[in-house]
Amino acid sequence: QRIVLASNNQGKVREVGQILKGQNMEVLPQSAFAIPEIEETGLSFVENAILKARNAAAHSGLPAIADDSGLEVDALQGAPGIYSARYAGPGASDADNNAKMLQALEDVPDRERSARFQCLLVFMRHAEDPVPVICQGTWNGRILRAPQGENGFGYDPLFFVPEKNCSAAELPAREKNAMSHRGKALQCLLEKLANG
Ligand code: ITT
Repeated sequence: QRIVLASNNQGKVREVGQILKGQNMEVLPQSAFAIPEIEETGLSFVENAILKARNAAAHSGLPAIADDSGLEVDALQGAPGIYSARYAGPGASDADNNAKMLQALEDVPDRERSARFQCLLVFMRHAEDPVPVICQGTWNGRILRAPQGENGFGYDPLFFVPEKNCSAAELPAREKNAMSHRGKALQCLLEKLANG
């Protein structure tokens, strides 16, 4: 089954490809089609994921998977949340966002630096699919005081994983995918697709 992945984020595309490898589906990146960018105008992860999946399905004629994700920091009342990709402003790089995060938490002690990644996945059989398949994954950790590690993408160098005693960017891809918000949401999606 050919499916388009509605994402322009190389880190996400890589991880989704790794996790879905060996499944009976060919996941094509959005860049393989002329899919126009849409504005993420939703006020929740799930709304934005639906907007992206519908757009990709409409312009590719294929079923689509979209991933809307982000980092919720308790000391920042859940920010940057759905605005994680552009925390430091429009077109911000991962480095810009991480620098802004470290600055925002400068005076916050270790015990108050809890955070979690959220991943909302939406699968739509076609653009007008009235019953999209929706899955969520969460990953708990806390925000470090300096970046550590080179793997992964986004906020991974700042995200401390207590079970592994290292940052998400210090985990090999296989280990991150086995426990991450994205890994959990994709496992849920595979189960739902297999059962229905
Ligand atoms: P697409 O919409 O094209 O998929 P995007 O990067 O704009 O790409 P989002 O709006 O969902 O996607 O923003 C997600 C942001 O959350 C992403 O840019 C990272 O900064 C962060 N993020 C999500 N998952 C992450 C992960 O596994 N590790 C580190 N940061 C992550």
